[in-house]
Amino acid sequence: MKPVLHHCHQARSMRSLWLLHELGLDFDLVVHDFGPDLRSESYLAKHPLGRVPALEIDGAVLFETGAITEYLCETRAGGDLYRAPGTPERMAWLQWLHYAETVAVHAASLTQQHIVIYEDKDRSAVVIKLETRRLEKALEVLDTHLNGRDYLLSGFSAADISVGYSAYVAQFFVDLSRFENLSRWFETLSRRPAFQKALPPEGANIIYKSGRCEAPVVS
Ligand SMILES: N[C@@H](CCC(=O)N[C@@H](CS)C(=O)NCC(=O)O)C(=O)O
Repeated sequence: MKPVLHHCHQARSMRSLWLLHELGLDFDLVVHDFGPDLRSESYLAKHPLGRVPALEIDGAVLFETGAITEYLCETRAGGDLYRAPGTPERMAWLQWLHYAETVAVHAASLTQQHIVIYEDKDRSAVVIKLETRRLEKALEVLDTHLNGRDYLLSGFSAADISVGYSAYVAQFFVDLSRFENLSRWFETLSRRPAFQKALPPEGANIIYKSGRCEAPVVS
């Protein structure tokens, strides 16, 4: 049975989609609208919180992008994308793989404030300011690490995919060009054919419809 990936365009499931393309695996893709569709009884049976991604694979359903990345690399010949236990870059691979979520949670919070909450009066200027600053700090760490490096590790790996998605989503809230090394790295990643295949197709229902969200004027 082919793996089945449950995905919403531009959501964290983009990490798993990008990875599946990098691995050259044959899989089916189920695209959900980012909204009530994710709370259907049939989807909740796959992911108990109704979130994406969920990956149907090897007779089970696996959720959490970090776990999906580790499992796919372990079981589907991750090759250069993987750093197996006992190899020199194992620790760094795990660290950056999961640091991707540290970055993404701030972007997710900003997505809630700017997009999911659509009445200005319901948004919080304090949360927006705090989360933007925390996102910038998390990006600064990457920018410093990427000084003089092409990738997070000695070569392109699944860690770049995981963090690369976080940078993709961060660009909707922060001007990435302020981070020279990060921008250079992200530009390299975004030229990869597998990344481009994971982008939403023309006319798809997307989350970030209006490009970068400016800090709203809220009282
Ligand atoms: N830590 C989880 C986060 C999953 C997650 O929260 N996904 C978001 C999309 S980026 C989602 O499905 N949100 C829908 C909702 O909260 O209703 C992972 O990395 O897979």
